[in-house]
This record gives sequence, structure tokens and C-alpha cells, in this order.
Amino acid sequence: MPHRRSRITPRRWAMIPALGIAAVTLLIACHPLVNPVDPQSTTYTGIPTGSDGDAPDPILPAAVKWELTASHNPGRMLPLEVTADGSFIEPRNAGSFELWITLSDSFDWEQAEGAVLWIAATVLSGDTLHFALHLNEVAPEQRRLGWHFWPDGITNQTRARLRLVDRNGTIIGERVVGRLIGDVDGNGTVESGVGGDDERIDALVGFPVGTDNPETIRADLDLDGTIQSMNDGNVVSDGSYLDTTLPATAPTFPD
Ligand SMILES: [Ca+2]
Ligand SMILES: [Ca+2]
Repeated sequence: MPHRRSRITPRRWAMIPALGIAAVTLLIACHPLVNPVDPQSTTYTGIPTGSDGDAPDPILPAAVKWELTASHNPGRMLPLEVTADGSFIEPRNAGSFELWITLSDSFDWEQAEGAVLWIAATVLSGDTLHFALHLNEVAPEQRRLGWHFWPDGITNQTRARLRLVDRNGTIIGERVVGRLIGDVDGNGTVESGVGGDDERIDALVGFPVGTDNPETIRADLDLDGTIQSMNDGNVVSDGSYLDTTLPATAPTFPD
């Protein structure tokens, strides 16, 4: 039985480099328009640009609600909403948090792929650290994106700017978070005594900790699920936290 072999003629061989160049050109043309993933890169602008100079359309709907959740006994993840005015301060003495961002409209998994949370975090000395966290969880049915993190990089007495970008580098939303353990009333200082944070705790003793009253979530500083003058008040008067403050200004991204 004759064995049939395909042959590549010299003329076909000559076409191979040309086909390779065409394939590479096509790949470059189709490549998403991205910013460097490292915001400390010298070429990072925060503003996505394409070969024609126009920003690409956002892949994801706008970010409308940002919440930090932490586990309060017995295993309840309770949220505090990060307000849009930049004044939010997270007072709980939690070892880790989750950040959940709710988007304005429905989206699918493919749209969420590659979304990144940029973080610029300023500490008391004024130094600012930049880092980026890749998406951990997607809940399209709730229109939410989730990150599990903390306290790495956002230690106590840090003011951080969080920016959600889609995989093209388009900005979907931004919030500022201050982290100050013990600052129940969120005024930027941990104070004891009349008008202080422990007085706020005393006023909430006996109230159930829950989303009906976010003040109760703020007052459960030790996250044991109830509000106590002693346990939660001791966080305020702890030498590590009493009279502490936040950096004066929130960081910005270099754009
Ligand atoms: Ca305070
Ligand atoms: Ca407590």
C-alpha cells in the first residue's frame, strides 16, 4: 500500500516566516490595552491608554458600594460600609477582613476576570506603600467582587486609597479607608473618658451586635459578638491604641 506523505515545497517553506510575522502582528493588535501591573513602575499612570490614545470602555459596571466585613463570634461576617466621602475609619481589632464591592449592574465571570485592587497605603511617617491584590471571589448573583486580606500593608494607623480596576486598567471605583483600632466614633483619635470612644461603647452595652445598627458593629472592638464596657473598653484604653491618630492626609495615585 503506497505510503502517502505530505510534502512542503520550497515555495511553502518561504511562506512560513511571513505567516509568523502576520500572527505576531495580529496578537499585538488584539492584546488588551493594559497599564503595567506594578503601580510603582515608572511608566504607570493609572490612566489606561490604547494605541490610538483613547481609553478603552470599562469592562465592569461602576462600583457603588464598598464594605469591609470581619468575623464576630459566633462566626458572623458583619460589614461596615466604606463611605464615598473619604472619612471612613475601621476601628475593629480584627486579624483579617474581607472587602466586598457591589457593582451598579449585573456582570458575568468573564467580565470580572483579571480585575485588580490597587492599594496606596500611607503610614504615620508619611511613607506610602503601593501594592495590588488580585480578585479572590466573584458573586455575580449578588453583583459583588470579593477580596480577603489585611492587615498586611494596611497596619494600624494607616490611611489607604483603594482603587478597583478592570483587566484593561480602567478605573471602576475608588474609596479611602483609615485603619485606627479603637476609634469607635470615627473621629480620627482614640480617646478615653468624657466624649471618648469608651463612653460610646458604654452607651451601647446590651444592644445586640448586628447590621440593624452599624454602631454596634463598630463598638464590638474585640469581635466577640457582644458589647462590653470591660472587653471592648480595654481596647480603647490599651497603651498601644489610646491617644493614637491617623496620618493627616490620604495617599493619591500618581496620575
Ligand atoms: Ca475617636
Ligand atoms: Ca466585644
